[in-house]
Parts: sequence; C-alpha cells; structure tokens
Amino acid sequence: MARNQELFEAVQNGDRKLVGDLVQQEIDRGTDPANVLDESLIPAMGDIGQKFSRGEIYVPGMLVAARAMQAGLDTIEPLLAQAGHKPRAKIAIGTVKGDLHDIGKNLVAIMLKGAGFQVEDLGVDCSVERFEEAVAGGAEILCLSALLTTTMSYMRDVISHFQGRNDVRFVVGGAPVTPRYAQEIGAHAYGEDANDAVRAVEECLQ
Ligand code: B1M
Repeated sequence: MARNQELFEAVQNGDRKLVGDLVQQEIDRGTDPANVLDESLIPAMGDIGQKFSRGEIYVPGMLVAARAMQAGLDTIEPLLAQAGHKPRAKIAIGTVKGDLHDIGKNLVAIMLKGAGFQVEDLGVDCSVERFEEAVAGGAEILCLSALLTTTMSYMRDVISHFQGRNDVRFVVGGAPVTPRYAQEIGAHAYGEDANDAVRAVEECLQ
C-alpha cells in the first residue's frame, strides 16, 4: 500500500475524527494495519518532528498532531497485537529524580511512539529503582530527561547503576544536557530535541 495522502495530511492538521475514519476505511478495505502505520501515520509524525526541529511548528502543533495520530493508533494497536506484530523496541522514558519538568519528555515520548516504538512513560521524579523496574519489565532502552542543572547529575547515577550490563542502553536529553556531557556519563546517545531523540534511539539499536 502506498501512502494515504489524505490520512497523512489529516494527522498533520490534527483532525482526529478524519484520522479515525480514514484508518477504519483502510482496515475495512483489507489493508494490513502495519502498512497503515508504516506508510502513513509514522511518516506523518516524522514530518511533524522535522518541522518542529526547524522551528516551523511549536509545541501545541505537535500535541494536536499527536492526538490525531493516537486516534488512528487506537484502532490499529489492538489489530497489530492480535496479529503478533512486534514493536521496533521497548523503551521506558522518565524525567530523573528531583525534576518535575515533563513537557519536553512528553514530546519525546510522542515522537518515539509515532516512530513505532513501544513506550512506557515513567513520569517525573524517577528514581534508579523506577528505571530498574522498567528494565525488569522488558525495557531495552532507557530515555532520561532532565531540565535542571541540579538534576542532570542524577542521569550519571542511573547509568552507573546499570554499569556492566549490556541488556540496556541509555539516551539522554533536556535543555542543560550536551553531547559532551552525555558522553562523559556513559550514555549511548544524546537527543537534542524530540525529533532528534528518535534518531538517537535508532542509533542505539544499530
Ligand atoms: Co522550571 N526551570 N523550574 N518549571 N522551567 C526552567 C527549566 C529554567 C531554565 C527557568 C529559568 O530559570 N530560566 C530553570 C532551570 C535553571 C537551571 O537549572 N539551569 C527552572 C527552574 C529553576 C525551576 C524551579 C527550580 C523553580 C523554582 O521552584 N524555584 C522549579 C523546579 C521544580 C522541579 O522540577 N523540582 C521549576 C518548576 C517549573 C514548573 C513546574 C513551574 C514548570 C514545569 C511544568 C511541567 O513541565 N509540567 C516549569 C517550566 C515550564 C519551565 C520552563 C519555563 C519551560 C520548560 C519547558 O517545558 N520547555 C523552563 C525555562 C525555559 O526553558 N524557557 C524552566 C519546553 C519544552 C518543549 O522544552 O523541556 O527543553 P524542553 O524539552 C526539549 C528538549 O530539551 C529535548 O526535547 C524537548 C523538545 O524539543 N528533550 C529531550 C527533553 N528531554 C529529552 C530527552 C531526550 C532527548 C531530548 O532523550 C531521552
């Protein structure tokens, strides 16, 4: 199946109702739900992410597109699960301990979900133990977000806690975090913004 351009645009325009209807139409005419996801929904969110990175749209635009995409995922996800379709990887994301900022982290979660990853959102103020639980639950990549210079050092604590284990990888990001800091604390990748976080996760998987 080629891209359904109307569906692609409906996600970008944040038209939830139309996205829901168009996805259902595709399913009714026998299109594989994985194709609807891969050819139309994921590219639509990918394009939104690039526009966000270029400063062509802002946080509200992304949130509206994400809500519209969710309307399509609500139909597709149970069908994919039934068919035994495996997500690209299981990711857990959280803002680290002591830090309550979650707007950026939520955008990163949206983009990762939009890129076909299974995402568990651990919320804010996440301790090492919380991340440990997520790994025990099958998370292969931990995404750590921090917005405060006083909390970014906790990322190092989390990564150190898992030292010597090769079943988990770390992506870090947030306003005070730099690629150099990411490297210093042993993170596998650094994401500059929500769109770049997808690239960083993909880099980890290679
Ligand atoms: Co706070 N705050 N805040 N705050 N706050 C900042 C971060 C601050 C820079 C403001 C300032 O002083 N100019 C400053 C930090 C200074 C510093 O540490 N250098 C600050 C402070 C000091 C504080 C308090 C300590 C204030 C106080 O109480 N005295 C306090 C701390 C509370 C706590 O966390 N324990 C506090 C509280 C709050 C609110 C609760 C009021 C609110 C948060 C609401 C919420 O998140 N639900 C808040 C807000 C809104 C901000 C500002 C204004 C905006 C942050 C934001 O949401 N940006 C912020 C100042 C600013 O940035 N202009 C500020 C938009 C968001 C889309 O961007 O989060 O950077 P951002 O996320 C980006 C990237 O960083 C990246 O992608 C996102 C999308 O592009 N990214 C990742 C983020 N996580 C990533 C993870 C990745 C990859 C990329 O991979 C895993």
